Amino acid sequence: MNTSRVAPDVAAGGTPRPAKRRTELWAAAAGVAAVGAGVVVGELAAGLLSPSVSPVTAVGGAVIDAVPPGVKDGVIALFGTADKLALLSGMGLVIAALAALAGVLEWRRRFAGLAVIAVFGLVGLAAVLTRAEATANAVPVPLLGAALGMALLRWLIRRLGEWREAAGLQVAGPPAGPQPAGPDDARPQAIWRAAPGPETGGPQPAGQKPAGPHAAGPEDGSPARPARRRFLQSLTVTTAIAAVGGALASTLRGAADAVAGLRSKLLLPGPASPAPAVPAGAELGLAGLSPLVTPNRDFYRIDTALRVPIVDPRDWKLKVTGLVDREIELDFDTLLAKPLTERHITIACVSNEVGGDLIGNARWLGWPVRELLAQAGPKPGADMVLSRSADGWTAGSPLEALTDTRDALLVVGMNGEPLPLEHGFPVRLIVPGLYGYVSATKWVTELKVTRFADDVAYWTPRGWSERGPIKTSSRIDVPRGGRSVSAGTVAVGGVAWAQHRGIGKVEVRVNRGDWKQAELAPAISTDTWCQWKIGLPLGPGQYEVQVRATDLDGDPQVEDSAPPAPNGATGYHTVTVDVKS
Ligand SMILES: Nc1nc2c(c(=O)[nH]1)N[C@H]1C(S)=C(S)[C@@H](COP(=O)(O)O)O[C@H]1N2
Ligand SMILES: [Mo]
Repeated sequence: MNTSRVAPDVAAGGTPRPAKRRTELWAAAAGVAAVGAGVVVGELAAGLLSPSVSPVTAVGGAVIDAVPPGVKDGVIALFGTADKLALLSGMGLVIAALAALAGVLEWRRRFAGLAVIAVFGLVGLAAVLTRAEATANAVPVPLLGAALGMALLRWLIRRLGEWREAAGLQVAGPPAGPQPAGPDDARPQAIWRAAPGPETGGPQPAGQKPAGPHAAGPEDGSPARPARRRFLQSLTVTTAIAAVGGALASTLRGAADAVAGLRSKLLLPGPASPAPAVPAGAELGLAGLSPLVTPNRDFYRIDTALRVPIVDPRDWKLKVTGLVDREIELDFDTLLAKPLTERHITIACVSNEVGGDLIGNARWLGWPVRELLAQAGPKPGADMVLSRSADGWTAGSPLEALTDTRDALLVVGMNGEPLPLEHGFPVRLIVPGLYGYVSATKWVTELKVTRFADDVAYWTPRGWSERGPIKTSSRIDVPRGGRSVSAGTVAVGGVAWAQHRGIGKVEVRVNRGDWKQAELAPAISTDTWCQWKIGLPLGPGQYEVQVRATDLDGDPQVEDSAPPAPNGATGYHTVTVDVKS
């Protein structure tokens, strides 16, 4: 804060309106600093008391959960990742604006600003209490933050009052002459003599310490200076609390770095059942086609976690509970000691649009869930497994999908590495054939064997179907829509998927003409997507190119267009291709 901006205000005490406005600016600054310190200390307390939920992440998470389902773009935003930064920045701006308002209100009327901060605290408390991952520990956190913010704001506003009071005294009887324009130090002494000093019995603001002789001491040049200095000191202290708290809070982030360090040193065992070799020719080598195996850094990421849950593998436990003969608790070392299976499996997000990129294929290393569940012994009547993550998110998978012969895995490795933190480190679920929202629980900590009639997973009450088998679909990767290509034989290619059923054929048509069968590359397995390509003889002009896939059972993908909600988009991916001569 540039303090010299204040000086002319003090100096030009005879012009009350700008002075009032500047005072309110200082009050607003006090509000921002006080609330900033409160928020930061709250985050810090959360880091110590309840690492998986802080007031800020709780409010942000509540915002994410509250976004109504069914709105296409909203859904992508809801599931997306880049939007989280936007959400946090937006929250920061809203908090800062309300904090500034709290400062101004508190300046105008005692307790009005404190009331605003109290509401902040209550909103934070409500958000924290309604988060699944909340523990009793989280309760004092928002209250502590709000209490500190209120105390600091009251303190700052009192100091501001003392300063303005002193400045007001000084200008009580300004001479009717030209106002000095320089800083108050430069004022002629005569003006100060003209103003009644505190000692001469001017009105004292409530709670103000009687100003000592120093307050109006000639060396200061102004009776307002010490009061101003005290206010600025208080503001600095408050800002420092916010800054130091922020630094400490980010040190707590060191926990995340520590787990990242453990991850990078982790050596995964080899698979007892290795992934079948990628068949020759599975990768068509057509420029622009998605790689058959998606590198981890390019793999789409979808979850509701505002802050990636940080799970120390040494503390990780998976509980198998519910309708089972024997409850099981599994730790990470025990899991790594199991005979592991490695498979390529293509997972997809239910909110993937036709032609969208919320799909990826990786080589996953894990222990078959069916073996774990066999040890637990599901009771008759059970038909669902509710998997829960460290942050409380849940997915409901049909028990059958986790106990039949498919490779549903309790995954520890992705493409030859430990799971990346944002893809579920240390352990997640991957189930061939099911959309992620009903199966692919990251940071998994519990499998509850239950019934669809008794339990409800995270997305079900938010407008998404209880069950989510992946729909047969296909995508054109080249040419990119809107891109122009040269006349002749135009190479068209992409991917097609029908997880656990397998792709039987892919066809392409131009301008709604006859379907032509594309060359289908061999799939790694029925659980993965496969590449396809076709050369189309096209002269100059604009064409509409469409693709459709048919699974190995002979069922073609659905033609009618439907949005992602409630259980996956349908329709043909359609691109417009510009062919130049
Ligand atoms: N804990 C947790 N796991 C989750 C989710 C989530 O929100 N929280 N989202 C699911 C959804 S909707 C999808 S599509 C997949 C995406 O997995 P990825 O981010 O590794 O690609 O994770 C699933 N697992
Ligand atoms: Mo998803």
